[in-house]
Amino acid sequence: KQDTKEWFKDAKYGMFIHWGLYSNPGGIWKGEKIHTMRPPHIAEWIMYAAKIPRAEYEQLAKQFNPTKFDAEEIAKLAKDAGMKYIVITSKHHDGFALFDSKVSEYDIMDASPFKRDIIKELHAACKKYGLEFGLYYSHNIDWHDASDNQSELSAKLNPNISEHAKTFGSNTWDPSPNSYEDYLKDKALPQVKEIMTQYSDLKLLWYDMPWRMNAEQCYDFYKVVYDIQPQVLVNERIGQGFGDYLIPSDNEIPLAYGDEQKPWETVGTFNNSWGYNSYDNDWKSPIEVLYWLAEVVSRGGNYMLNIGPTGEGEVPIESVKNLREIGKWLSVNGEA
Ligand code: JFZ
Repeated sequence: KQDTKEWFKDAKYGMFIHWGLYSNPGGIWKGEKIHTMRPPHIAEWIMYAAKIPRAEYEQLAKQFNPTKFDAEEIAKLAKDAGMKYIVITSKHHDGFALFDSKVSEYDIMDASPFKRDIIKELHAACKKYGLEFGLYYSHNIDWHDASDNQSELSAKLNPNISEHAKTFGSNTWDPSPNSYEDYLKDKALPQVKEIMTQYSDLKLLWYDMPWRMNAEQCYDFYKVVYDIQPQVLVNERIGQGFGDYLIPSDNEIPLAYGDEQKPWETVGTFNNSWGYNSYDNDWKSPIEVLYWLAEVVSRGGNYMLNIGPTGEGEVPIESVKNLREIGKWLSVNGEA
């Protein structure tokens, strides 16, 4: 992995993309703005926040037809902004896969009218524009296919745990009949195997929210990546200390982080949400983004800035404009 680490440290600046079924409602459910656990009310948590039953949420797949999606346009945008890599949500907490999955029918090919492998198109576009590519995969949380027995698990681990901490992040309103262990074995691990097999030359695998997973479970997710593409760097959020690189809290500039062995990366939102939020216009200006980039990079980290395309596949115009400005500044003032 040493070569990938060298590349990563050198890359410094990347694009994160949160995109999925949640992009269509854009933070509004049945006319109400949804509220996640705390502001900023991240729109990709809408299923959890509005306690949407699985069968009802599934209907969003039938409406997911992002005809304005143009992988090359997005790759070119990242390139023009001075970015060196892209990481996109292949599956987020809602359980819907943006890639062609044989393991589950809850994917872009079987459940949506779009029937185009988004991951494949973006992967090809990145190759064309000389960008490196990585995938986000929500291994622990899956509101569609993992049951709620994580709360039992956390109760076992710590009998004094609060009710909130016990169930936080789990589907308690309409849990899947699959046990959590079966979900890991029958969906999550096989899907990671699929993405590792279907998309070659990946650089990064971005896991998330490993809370309440044990060491054996996390290890399996490390191994499945390593066995197929050993050069891939796995992030810290795989859980239980297994990652190859570290991630501070979201939108955080740490004072000191990482070490010789493990590089690090701060991820940031452009407004206050990862997934497209139709009523959040609190965009970071080009100067703010450059401030974040300089602060993070000068401390030795990478900065991965997020965009959240709409359900139609369009990148919000404000983030496009600002990215172009930033790119212009970087091209004049050189590499950081
Ligand atoms: C997670 C996700 O739940 C969220 O939807 C998004 O994908 C984001 C990038 O990651 O949210 C987190 C996870 C960890 C922290 C904060 C938000 N953290 O450690 O501070």
